[in-house]
Amino acid sequence: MDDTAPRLQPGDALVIVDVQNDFLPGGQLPVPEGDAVIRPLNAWIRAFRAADLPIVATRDWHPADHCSFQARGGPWPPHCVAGTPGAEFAPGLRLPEDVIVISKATSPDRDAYSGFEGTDLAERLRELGVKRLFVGGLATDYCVLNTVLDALKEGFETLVITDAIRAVNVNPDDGDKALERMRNAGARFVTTPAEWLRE
Ligand code: VGL
Ligand code: ZN
Repeated sequence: MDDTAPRLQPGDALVIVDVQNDFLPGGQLPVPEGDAVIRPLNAWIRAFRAADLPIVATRDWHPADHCSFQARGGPWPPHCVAGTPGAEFAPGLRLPEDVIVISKATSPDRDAYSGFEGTDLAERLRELGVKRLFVGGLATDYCVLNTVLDALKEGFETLVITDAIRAVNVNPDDGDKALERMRNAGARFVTTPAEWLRE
């Protein structure tokens, strides 16, 4: 299932998708086992910091009257309202001081599942000389899926960290279907090396 052992090199970046309180157990739109992504992601953060490589964290950053909320006929309960505790990154996630934060879906009348949609993420990565992305976070079947598909369209080699993602699974196989779509689009899969998972 996994194609590669991770050997980090110049041109690599880590992209952490939407690891925010509202997507964790107890949040407004909890992803089952969403908190399980934190430990592997912290290991990747350590590795990227040690190699002095860029780390990006995307966040869902909605206005209070966002069109994806049920009050406006959307599919979701209110979640990740900009500036609220639910929109904060998970406290256990050890983001470095110089993390590149990308806020998305910030307009009331438009949703955006991809970290590339309506943001300058692609330009920022290109400016940094990034060629290859390692992607983890939440949720497999929405924001991870769409971020990975857009990354591939933008020409980045894209590796999905399969133990550092979790799905909403509105339908039970949504996560599996998302993995299949990512693979068919050219993504590769990696898992966190066991020896990185200390603490
Ligand atoms: C997401 C549902 C609604 C996600 C964002 O981050 O995957 N899912 N908004
Ligand atoms: Zn959202």
